[in-house]
Amino acid sequence: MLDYQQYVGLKVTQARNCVEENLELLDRNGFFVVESVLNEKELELVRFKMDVIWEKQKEKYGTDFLNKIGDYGQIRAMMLDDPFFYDLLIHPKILKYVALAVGETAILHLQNGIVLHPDYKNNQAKYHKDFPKDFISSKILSFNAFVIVDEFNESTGGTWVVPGSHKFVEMPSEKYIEKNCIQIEARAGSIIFFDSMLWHKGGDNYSAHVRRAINQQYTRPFIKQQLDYPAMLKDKVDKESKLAQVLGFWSISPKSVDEYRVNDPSLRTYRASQG
Ligand SMILES: O=C(O)CCC(=O)C(=O)O
Repeated sequence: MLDYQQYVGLKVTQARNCVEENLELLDRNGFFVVESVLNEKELELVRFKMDVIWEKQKEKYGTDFLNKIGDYGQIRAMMLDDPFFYDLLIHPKILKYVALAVGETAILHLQNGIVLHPDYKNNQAKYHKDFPKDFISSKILSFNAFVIVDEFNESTGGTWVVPGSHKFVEMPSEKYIEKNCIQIEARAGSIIFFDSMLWHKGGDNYSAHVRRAINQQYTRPFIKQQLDYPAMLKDKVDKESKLAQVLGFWSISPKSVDEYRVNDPSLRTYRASQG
């Protein structure tokens, strides 16, 4: 038992189980890691499928063009090519934390496969926030589940984070970042969950192999998605499913006054109680 002085009116954070411990880490540091979410068999399949889609996207858009627009190594909207990636969007261990951090009505902002090539610097190798706003919200608006597909270590280029930096509007000083940043090392199959306001960057891959990961970002439903999934996936998803809600099918602005003035508000395209 920890010994500490108690003060009238001063509350102590409760962390009675590992979920509450993780939520405390999220609040104080801006991130936490959950290990062994995907097993080796699942990871083999994920690697294979990511490689297939990446080759397809590279073929379609061309290496030079992808380099020019800073999108080389980013596999966009993998679920369009392979419905397998739907399952990862609604993986129960991911959705559990999404619901706790952002709310039950959170929607997908993006699902990007990341292929970090040896000795290659992509756009994410610079410090950035995934939800770069000039304010700090009292509640989490955007949250990432970053799936580690190949081991993260010093040599493969694990993600760097600046703990606690999600709490401040200003970017920390360069000196502060240099002295306080940490590189996340974790086994394949782990997930880094983080507040999208956290300053972070990809590492440098000094190994001989690509380092794959999948970034899934979830927001409150009133925030625009990176891609218009309801339009892209129309007719491909059961509109009444949890998947549809996560893809944003339940939070579409009515396209006309007629669509707004429906007989029953529950029939609106932006459904009641989505928030
Ligand atoms: O690849 C990484 O380690 C970081 C990627 C990243 O920062 C991002 O996708 O926002």
